[in-house]
Amino acid sequence: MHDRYRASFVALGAVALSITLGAFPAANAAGKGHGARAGETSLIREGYWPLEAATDGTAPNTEPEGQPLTLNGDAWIYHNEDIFGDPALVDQGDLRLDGDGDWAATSAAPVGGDGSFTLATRARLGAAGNRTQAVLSLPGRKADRLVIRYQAASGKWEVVVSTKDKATAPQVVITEEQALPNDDPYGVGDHLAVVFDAPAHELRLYVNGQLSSTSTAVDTTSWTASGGLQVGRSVIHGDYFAGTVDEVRAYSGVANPTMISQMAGLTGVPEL
Ligand SMILES: [Ca+2]
Repeated sequence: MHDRYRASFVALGAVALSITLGAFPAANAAGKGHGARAGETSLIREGYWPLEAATDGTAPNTEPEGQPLTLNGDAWIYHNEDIFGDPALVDQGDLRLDGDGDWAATSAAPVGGDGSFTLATRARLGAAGNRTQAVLSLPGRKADRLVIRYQAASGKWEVVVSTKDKATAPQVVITEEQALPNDDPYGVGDHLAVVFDAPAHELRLYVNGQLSSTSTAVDTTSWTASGGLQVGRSVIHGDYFAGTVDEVRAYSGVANPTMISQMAGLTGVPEL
């Protein structure tokens, strides 16, 4: 008798708990989508990948409901166990890519391009050579919605937007004219951040937290990426990155210059 009452009580408790757990994520998800579309002023973090560790080939997203990055090819996470060891780019870990078929990716695009977004990362080229190398990209079917890459022809960082999901579509390009890529193997590489400000029809490329006078372009592109965020390659062109990547971030909305300079710091800021 006593046990039966107790069993019912536990069962009721489980129902109450599942209702509570079920209600919160749904409310959050609804709030997220609404905020991103209606306001265009709100900033929502969709992903922060500090690249400190990867269990079973998966680098976790600090956002509890965000997608992880899955490592492919020989991509691996370096973790510095020793204060006298080779330092990682930021904190103890970073992502190492050999340029020969290595990349990491989310399964779906954390930001698609149908509204404002911010993407950022720190990257150190293995060598500024004669091969164009993609650091981050958002693929469509025939073109990249956006790619941040080292352009071999100029020897500079650039961001390229395809204005349509077509191989021959016109492109919006911003080239970093001030700072050349820092490929010092013992250096900290460069922090690269792209902001697409949809209401202002502007694309901005910040390098090492700075926006130079030539780093803003008119951009009215609004098509949506159909594939996951790619770290270290372009699905369309290959352009595998050889070097080290760290601190990947994705936001819906426009990150302001103060936030961008905080992201460019050499210590990870989990709450940013
Ligand atoms: Ca790291």
